[in-house]
Amino acid sequence: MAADLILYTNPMSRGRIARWMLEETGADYETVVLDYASTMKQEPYLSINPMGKVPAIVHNGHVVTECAAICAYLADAFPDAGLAPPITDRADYYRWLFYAAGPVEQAVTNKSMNFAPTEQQQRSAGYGNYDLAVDTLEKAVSAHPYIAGNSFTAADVYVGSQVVWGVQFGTLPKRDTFAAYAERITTRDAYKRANDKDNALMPAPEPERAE
Ligand SMILES: N[C@@H](CCC(=O)N[C@@H](CS)C(=O)NCC(=O)O)C(=O)O
Repeated sequence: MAADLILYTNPMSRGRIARWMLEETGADYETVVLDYASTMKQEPYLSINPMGKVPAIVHNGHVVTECAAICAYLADAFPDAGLAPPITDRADYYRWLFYAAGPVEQAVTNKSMNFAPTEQQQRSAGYGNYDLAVDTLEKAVSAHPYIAGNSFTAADVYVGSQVVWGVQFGTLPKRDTFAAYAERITTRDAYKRANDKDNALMPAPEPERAE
């Protein structure tokens, strides 16, 4: 019988965000590792995610794709883990979760592909321009200890992953505020467990060839 909760991923992907969130919930889940060139682009996976991209989760037969949606969904599906604020106190939680999945993601992707919108284009580009998007993110992560207030939530898994990866891969500038926020969230046991599990799935390095 299929597991109630399955993670489709690749250790070199945004699937790490979904795994971190799964580890935060404490739920049991099965991992299916997909290969970029083959299994990710074939059935049966294309019936789960027609985008042929990871991650995806299947929970009790329901498919969720998009890392930010996976984080929010799992927080609601496993309420005992306390990863979503009370329903009446979700303004910052939703605001910054969607901000990171939309404007921040688009700003860093465009920057990494050397595309900068003109002043005219900035009016219709949801993120405006890179500096504006990054400065706004910096204000958000420095307003409280965590992105939605004084407690860690699912929004920190997503926003935090953007910050940690962005600084690590140079798509976000190195700033003290980003470093301090990254430090607060990456000391969590669930983050370390998730990384250990994904690191163990990484392909072994090629042996050096003798000349
Ligand atoms: N918006 C998606 C992005 C997913 C995505 O682009 N995943 C990449 C790996 S990080 C992928 O699967 N790429 C494979 C491909 O497009 O061939 C999310 O947030 O989950």
